[in-house]
Amino acid sequence: MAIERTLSIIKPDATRRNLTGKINAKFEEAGLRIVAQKRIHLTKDQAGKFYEVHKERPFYDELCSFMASEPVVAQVLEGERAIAKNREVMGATNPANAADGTIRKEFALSVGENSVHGSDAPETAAQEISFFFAGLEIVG
Ligand code: DAT
Ligand code: MG
Repeated sequence: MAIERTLSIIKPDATRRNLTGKINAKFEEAGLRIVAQKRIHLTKDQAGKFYEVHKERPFYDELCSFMASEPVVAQVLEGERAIAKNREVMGATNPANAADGTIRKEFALSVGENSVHGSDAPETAAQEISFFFAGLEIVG
């Protein structure tokens, strides 16, 4: 059984509505442990770097402005199959397609303002965790 770590971000639409605790409860109920967490206000340049993979997409500018609009909560989640499990708990990118009980179904406002980010593969998880956290800040 593989214990993994994944990078999660509680996005500005959710921090603004004071939903951090409710979202963290969803992670913990699914068996994901929050082994690092910090509140940070990204600059638009930092958001752009984080989402560089999407730079050719039509929504890139809007996405970067949104992610820099208000503080976010960056976290490392740890557990068995944490990367896939977090994606399950998050639900589909577009909340209209998200399954009942998922974070995006319950809390997301739109496909853009969709409350959470989660890494999608082991390589991106490692890269995204190191974007936000130094090794000493992650306490498993
Ligand atoms: P996910 O966040 O589920 O991994 P993604 O990697 O395809 O989805 O896209 C990253 C973010 O970009 C997504 O959470 C919200 C935004 N986004 C994606 N598709 C969009 C669209 N069609 N219109 C506006 N924003 C979009
Ligand atoms: Mg993605």
